[in-house]
Amino acid sequence: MKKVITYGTFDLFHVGHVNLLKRAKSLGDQLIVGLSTDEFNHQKGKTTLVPYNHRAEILKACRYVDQLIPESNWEQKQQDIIDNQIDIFVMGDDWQGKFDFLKEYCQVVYLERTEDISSTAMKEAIEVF
Ligand code: C2G
Repeated sequence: MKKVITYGTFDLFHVGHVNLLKRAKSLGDQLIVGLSTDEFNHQKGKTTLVPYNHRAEILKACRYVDQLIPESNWEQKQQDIIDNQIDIFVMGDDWQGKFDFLKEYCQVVYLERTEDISSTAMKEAIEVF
């Protein structure tokens, strides 16, 4: 059983998120998502429109997601990988190289971001609209 993990905010769930989760899941048999809590997003300096409990329900409804865990700090990835016996850590390539230290614990894969879509752009479009 090959286990994959990825992390993110997944605010205003969009096709870029779906593409990432779809490709991450295709690398193994089970995909775990570490979903950033509202408090952690505040720490990340990221404002979200959709609260954690709603973002969690949306991700649980995604066919590619098998399990959800809260992401509440930068430091938990290593322990999450050990505790969940993760084989592959995946992130979009906007994070290229940032998590190479995890190669000690599992394979690290950066996947190409989906062009021309982001939660930020969607927020800006909504504001104008
Ligand atoms: N993503 C993508 N294409 C987009 C937008 C996002 O592939 N057009 C990917 C990102 O690269 C990331 C995932 O979707 O791998 C989730 O994106 P965000 O919710 O923006 O995640 P972020 O806020 O970067 O949080 O510890 C890691 C952080 O929690 C990542």
